[in-house]
Amino acid sequence: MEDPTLPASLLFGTATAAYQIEGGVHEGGRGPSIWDTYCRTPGRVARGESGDVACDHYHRYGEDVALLADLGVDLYRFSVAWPRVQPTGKGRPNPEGLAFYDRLVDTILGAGIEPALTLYHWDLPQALEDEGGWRVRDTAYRFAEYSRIVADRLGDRVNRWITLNEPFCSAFVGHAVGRHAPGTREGTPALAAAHHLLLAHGMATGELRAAAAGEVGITLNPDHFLPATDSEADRAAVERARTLHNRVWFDPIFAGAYPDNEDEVWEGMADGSYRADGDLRIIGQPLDFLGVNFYRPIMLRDAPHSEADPAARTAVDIRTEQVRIEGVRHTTMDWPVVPATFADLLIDLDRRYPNLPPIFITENGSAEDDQPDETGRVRDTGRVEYLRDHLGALATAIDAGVDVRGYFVWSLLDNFEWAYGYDRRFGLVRVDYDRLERHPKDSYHWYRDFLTSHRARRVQELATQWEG
Ligand code: IFM
Repeated sequence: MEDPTLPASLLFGTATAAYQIEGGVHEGGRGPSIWDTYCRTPGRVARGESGDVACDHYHRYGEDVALLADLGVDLYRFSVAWPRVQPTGKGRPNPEGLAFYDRLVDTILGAGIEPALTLYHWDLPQALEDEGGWRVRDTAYRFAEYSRIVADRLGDRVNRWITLNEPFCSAFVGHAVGRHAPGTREGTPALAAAHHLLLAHGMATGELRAAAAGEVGITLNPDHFLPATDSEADRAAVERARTLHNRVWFDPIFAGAYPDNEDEVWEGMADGSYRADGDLRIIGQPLDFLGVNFYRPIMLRDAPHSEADPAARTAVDIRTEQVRIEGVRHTTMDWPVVPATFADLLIDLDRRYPNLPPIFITENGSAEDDQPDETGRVRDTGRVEYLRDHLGALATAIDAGVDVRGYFVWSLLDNFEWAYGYDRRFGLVRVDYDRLERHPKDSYHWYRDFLTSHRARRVQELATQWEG
């Protein structure tokens, strides 16, 4: 199958996150994060694994940036670990932590790659969790302070800033499903966490603007839902899920309002006690771009509450049930591969929110059962197909008028996949966790070739523009 052709101006990169790759959790003055605590709690993470060593990127970042340079990406998205910069989440910055990111950014720039920096990819300093974490408003102020510290230090070299990664996961997978740190199952406090994350995003945006740091955006993971049947009940279930997953974020940031169906979704749980006048103004400041992470669609049907007792319900108990999508391939995350829904989602968002800024796809990729052959080669054809088909869907969305400016593969390296530990592999590069060696897979070579032709077309177009 042929690779899709995308606008020559589209930028390409790969993405990673601090806790998933860095390791070195006790080095350089880093404080503990909620993920360190979660990983040490028996039964939380598969096989009791943790990010203690991960890919050892903290020491091997030079090798990783060399891999990026060889790949030929325009951009590299990474995250800063808040507890490296402020070990307890507040107060004076830790010079060693900032120095690490200084070196990393300089190495990325030195390789001719543009850094895209995420300020928060889930590693809240544990000391802040001990004071209430995202459930309390003060954490938003602390995040603003931290953002300003990083912007003042790196804003002269980093031009693309992402405040939060997938706040849906921080708020709801962390505080309601309980499958991510801090691992609780709560109702109103989980909704408060969502609100304080939004507030933190807005305040950080203000700080980044004040520091003249560059372009500012947020990465959301909107879901594309399919009703299991065409019944009114299943379609209503999809609407409730759309509010929980998407509208909680999109409505305040891009439409200046809280979702208008909160009562139908949460039946009094979203009591607004955590909101203050003026919050929407802080949250809804204009952004330069929106980051969208997409992996798979979700099929849902209407269902009874999981908990009969309203007092025992969590914020995700919204009378829906997931239904397996049959007849399509599933990745090792058991996620269905339906690339056309990627285009459907982007087009749908574009139509629902006329004020969306330009979009960067900040994550897209697949976990595969990568088995090296006797020579060490990983023939990950499933991943190549996945990426090619999703880029094809991206081309469809762009043709339909969606303003997409960039695309990042998740992920450069195999890494710590949160509660699944290390056996879910998303990397273009295989990491041998015993020896910490890196081995580019077939998908890495495919992406490199794709980028080579993409760049050739970019040069060609520029030449035509200037000479023609
Ligand atoms: O690994 C994660 C990443 O941290 C956030 N987005 C989804 C990825 C795959 O699950």
